[in-house]
Amino acid sequence: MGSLAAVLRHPDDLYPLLKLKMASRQAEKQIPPEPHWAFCYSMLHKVSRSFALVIQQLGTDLRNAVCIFYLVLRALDTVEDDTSIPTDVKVPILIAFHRHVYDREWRFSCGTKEYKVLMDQFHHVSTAFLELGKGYQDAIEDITKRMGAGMAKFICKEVESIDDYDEYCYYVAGLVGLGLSKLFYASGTEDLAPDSLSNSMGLFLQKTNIIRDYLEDINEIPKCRMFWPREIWSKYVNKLEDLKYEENSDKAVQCLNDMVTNALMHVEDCLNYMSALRDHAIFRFCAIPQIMAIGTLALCYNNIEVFRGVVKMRRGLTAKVIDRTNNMTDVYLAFYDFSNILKPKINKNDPNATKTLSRVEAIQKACMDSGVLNKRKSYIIQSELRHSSTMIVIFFIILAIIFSYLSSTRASK
Ligand code: IN0
Repeated sequence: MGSLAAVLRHPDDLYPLLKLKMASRQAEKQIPPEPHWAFCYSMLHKVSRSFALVIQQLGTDLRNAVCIFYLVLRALDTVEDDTSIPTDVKVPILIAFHRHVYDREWRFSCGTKEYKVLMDQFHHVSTAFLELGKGYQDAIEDITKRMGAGMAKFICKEVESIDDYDEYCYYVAGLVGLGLSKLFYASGTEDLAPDSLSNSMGLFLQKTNIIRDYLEDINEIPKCRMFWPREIWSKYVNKLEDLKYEENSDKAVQCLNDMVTNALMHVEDCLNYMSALRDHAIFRFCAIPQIMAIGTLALCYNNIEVFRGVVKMRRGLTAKVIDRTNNMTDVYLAFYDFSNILKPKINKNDPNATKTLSRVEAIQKACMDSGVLNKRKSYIIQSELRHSSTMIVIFFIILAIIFSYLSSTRASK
């Protein structure tokens, strides 16, 4: 019912939504016949619906490597996330995970729902991993080793300073960027990107997730998980969980805006990383999550709902991003538009207003300097405005028809 209302409100979502649904069905039909690859690809579809589609569009060898990399990381994440595993059991698993991927016999049951299935049948992932080219295996092993060690370090360490926050995000997401850049390079289609830019790609995504998932993480049972750095939240409240209480709403929103401003710092690096990509499928694979992230930040900024429930881009807008992201012009337009949505939400009384505004303006300048902005109208948001005015016109036409029908029936009586 909710999705019907959303489509009625945004009728131009319908076509990209249908296209996404059909592409999804098509991709699910193309699951490989070998049982281990069949398991890996159907698992990929279960754990990440729209992202799986974009992975599916990569060339065969790279696609297989990214699929396995994604599942190995999800498995590592499942061990890290499972708050019911005692620390003395968890830490050695995280540290040795890069060796487990070579062992078809290894198994450790944890997690819930589809993640439990992934862990219980991890031998399929190991079997598929062992069929990858050596260049891909080495890259996945190296990143898994560094990430597992980093996660183990943070099991007993809180995220206190902004440096800790950047370090934690480097382990869980920046390293994913470094790993993906290595996989792209190993595929022979891309140059090796600088580590600092690859890191920023991961940090921008992960910081957006951490901001969006505040409530889910704080309410985690049996133990809450805290990733917002004390150095930021302690300026506003005494305890991180105080942000969710209604009496602290003003402080909560200021703290949220501080976090968003911090995340925006990585945007220029991300734009530089994406502008160097040459392969169309790799480009889409990288650009779609980045556009989703800036869209999510624009939605979350100054929005108390982050502390009340789930704030997510609607499915129709996600479908549009997947349908219409093809080149750097699309990326600059999307970043420009989403920062234009955020900009008027900056309240001059917010303690970080000047800083946020200068970040937003720097992003907009980077987009403008690309020289492509005047060539084309926005590809997502302008069409939203155009369609809402179309809807108003249609509404008045229907009203006029009803009115004339009623007047004619009254006249004939
Ligand atoms: C990712 C990233 C990802 C994609 C492309 C390039 C990247 C470069 C650097 C770092 C990460 C990069 O993208 C996914 C996106 C994703 O999973 N989206 C979810 C939606 C959601 O809200 O979670 C979906 O279901 O579609 C991502 O978030 N991460 C990820 C993990 C592994 C790989 Cl191989 C690529 C997770 C994270 C923590 C941000 C790195």
